Amino acid sequence: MNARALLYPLYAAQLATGAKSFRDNPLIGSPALNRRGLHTRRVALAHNLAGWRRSHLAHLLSPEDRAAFDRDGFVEKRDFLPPALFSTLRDAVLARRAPARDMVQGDTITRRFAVDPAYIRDVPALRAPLADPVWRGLIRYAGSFDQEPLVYVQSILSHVRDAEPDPQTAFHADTFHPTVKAWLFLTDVAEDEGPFTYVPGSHRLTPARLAWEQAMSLKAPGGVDRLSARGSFRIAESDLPSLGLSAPRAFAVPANTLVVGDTFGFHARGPSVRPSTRVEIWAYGRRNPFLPFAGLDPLSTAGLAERRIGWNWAWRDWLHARGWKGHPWRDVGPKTPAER
Ligand SMILES: O=C(O)CCC(=O)C(=O)O
Ligand SMILES: [Fe+2]
Repeated sequence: MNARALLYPLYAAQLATGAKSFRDNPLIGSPALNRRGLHTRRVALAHNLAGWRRSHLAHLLSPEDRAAFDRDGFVEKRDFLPPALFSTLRDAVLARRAPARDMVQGDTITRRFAVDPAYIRDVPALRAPLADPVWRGLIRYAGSFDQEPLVYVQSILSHVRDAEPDPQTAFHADTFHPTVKAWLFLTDVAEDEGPFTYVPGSHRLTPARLAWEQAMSLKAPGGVDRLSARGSFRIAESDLPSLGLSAPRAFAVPANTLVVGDTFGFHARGPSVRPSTRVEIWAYGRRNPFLPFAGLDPLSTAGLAERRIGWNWAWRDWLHARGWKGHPWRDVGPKTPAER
């Protein structure tokens, strides 16, 4: 018996989780199983359960926001914070030098700072958006869990070096199940400076989308690009109409706009035609997509929730140092969001 055979119980157990890589899990990546509908069944079950959980979270947002989200897969709110509060928040975040993590993809750096107890102590204006019922309700409903998201300050620094383009500029779904990301932009975002871009309505699991998922699952992992093989399926913009989808919407928006989206929907970062810097409060939430209930998350407890990012980075550094599992988030020491 080879070593991989010993791992099969683990691979099988992962089928009941958010595990998504067609390359790293031979069951998820098995053409024989996917011909029998393994991938499409996971997709359909996860979507049904998310719909059920969302029905229990609908009271957290206004009927208008719920209708907009159910139709488009995102909600956009301009002038989200009162102007004076927004300026205070933006100035404090842009000036704060703090421990940063950089990930380089192609010619672009994504930089993250954990919004942890130290960050909130230094930038108390952050308490306002984090406690805002609109922020809280939209993120919970879109993510289909009554859960505190992980919150970061994130900056996108484009054209930092001569390299191939940023891979996030290709349209993709982050994973096979509904999941939430949120952006509160602290800087104005121009149309040609890497705006977040989303295909309206592409969060819905239509028969055409399910057929496309089936076809992709038969090609992966060998017959698709690297990130599709890892479970974030890429799609050419020219293929969107064949799924009944309309033109993408680029969020070229003024600072102080909040966008909350379901990144099962197809999205990308628009290209940047010149070196540009986008800074945002960025939130992300994910749990096991097969849970039949929305609440009961022990890690959402105040006091624990704000510490999860630090723990996660420390754990990944530890694995990386032993050569067990690489991770792309380099500790680059203290930085401000915009410095290159
Ligand atoms: O930052 C963006 O504009 C989108 C990047 C992306 O694909 C993601 O965050 O999942
Ligand atoms: Fe993405």
